[in-house]
Amino acid sequence: MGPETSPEAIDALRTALEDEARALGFAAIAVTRSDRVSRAGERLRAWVDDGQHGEMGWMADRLAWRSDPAALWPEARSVIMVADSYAPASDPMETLAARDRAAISVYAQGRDYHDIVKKRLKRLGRWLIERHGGRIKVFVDTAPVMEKPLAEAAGLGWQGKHTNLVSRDLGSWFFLGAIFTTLELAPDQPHEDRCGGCRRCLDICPTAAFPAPYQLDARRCISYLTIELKGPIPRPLRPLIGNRIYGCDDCLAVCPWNKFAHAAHAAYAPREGAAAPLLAELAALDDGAFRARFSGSPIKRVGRGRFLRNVMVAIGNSRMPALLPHVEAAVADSDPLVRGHAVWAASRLATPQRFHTLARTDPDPFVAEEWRLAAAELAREPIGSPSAEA
Ligand code: B12
Ligand code: SF4
Ligand code: SF4
Repeated sequence: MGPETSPEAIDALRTALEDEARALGFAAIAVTRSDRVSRAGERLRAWVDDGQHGEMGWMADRLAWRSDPAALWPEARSVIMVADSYAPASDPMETLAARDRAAISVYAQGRDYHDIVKKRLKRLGRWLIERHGGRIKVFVDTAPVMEKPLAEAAGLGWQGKHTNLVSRDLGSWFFLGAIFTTLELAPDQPHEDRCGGCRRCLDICPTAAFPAPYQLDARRCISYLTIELKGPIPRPLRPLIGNRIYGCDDCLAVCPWNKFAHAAHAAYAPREGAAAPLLAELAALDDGAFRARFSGSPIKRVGRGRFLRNVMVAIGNSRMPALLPHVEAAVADSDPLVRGHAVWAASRLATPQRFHTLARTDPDPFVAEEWRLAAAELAREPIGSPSAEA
């Protein structure tokens, strides 16, 4: 016997599904069909064609599936989108003023959301199958699926000018997850855009990463630069990153709709010392200590090299000569990515005299070029200026 498809049965299923999702701790749930993301595919193609995805080659791969969720699994009749709240207890932007500390984006201060959302989505999916049959596939940023346009079509919220999903009931501190199912569920109506004349998120962005409202050039976004980018951070962008060493929350933090944010799911509680660790402490992490400290955290994914690269940029931006010893140790690091960014940091903390005593010949072409550029920049700066702000 197949699932019941009378309008009453479909409505009852929808209500029961919502109750179950809430019991599992999801803040909201909404349903759409996989063919309802009309313009997203075309806009994604334009974004990729323009190179705004930077080095995220996986965004360009399997573009046909990503731009058309219906093609990903043609048997799917409905898509259930969930929102999982990770709202912070205090304003994350407060840490930006603490120059000797690292700002880690809220989503990365606790356990990896992929694991937390997926585990509960699978439970919700099993519940659905046990009671109503059908087949499911569960996605949390784990497949070529555009989750935001699907969530918007389902009415979980709208894509704000910062491009993330915002909701009148939840603000924007929530993750998304998707269950594709062969079951026929009643779709919800899309949500109206409530950004109005507001442009707080656009104006706060430290790197001017929005070429226009609703469009993000990932190549300038600190989240991309500190997490996705594997190589050196472009020199002109380094001073704009401040002390943000893993992701960035500024455009979310200023959104007025966040006054409606729900308390975070308990599983996202920040780890001890994760909110604003000392840069000096992070600079001292060797590979074993890095892995031990960030086991189970999304931060582990970037590896020690990229992480220390980011820490060096933040130390350079601190303009605190007291942090120079940590940079001096890092100019001899075994990883050229770390050495190169340590050279940049040294040039911002040391006096020209001190910098020249550190200078060395490096066999790596990138690091050698950093020494050359830093020396050239220091030669142009008035004497004493690097430590003047300390
Ligand atoms: C790639 C990616 C990134 C990239 C690119 C971000 C981006 N905006 O695309 C980088 C690394 C920069 C990034 C950063 C972050 N990310 Co991210 N990321 C993704 C990922 C994997 C794909 C997103 C995507 O498809 N981008 C491609 C672009 C083209 O898509 P788009 O943003 O939907 O583009 C739309 C608009 O540009 C619009 N548009 C274009 N032109 C025009 C013109 C007009 C007039 C209009 C109205 C609209 C419009 O249409 C496009 C199509 O819908 C998703 C997970 C997933 N699988 O979906 C998570 C995801 C979007 N990220 C998420 C999060 C939490 C973040 C960060 C907050 C993390 C952090 N604290 O550092 C930041 C936020 C930065 C920001 N302002 O977006 C969450 C967002 C949850 C939510 N509430 O929306 C997601 C959904 C992951 C998840 N499962 O929860 N991310
Ligand atoms: S996450 Fe930060 S850098 Fe990226 S768009 Fe938002 S404010 Fe700009
Ligand atoms: S800050 Fe303003 S413009 Fe940006 S998403 Fe929120 S409401 Fe929209």
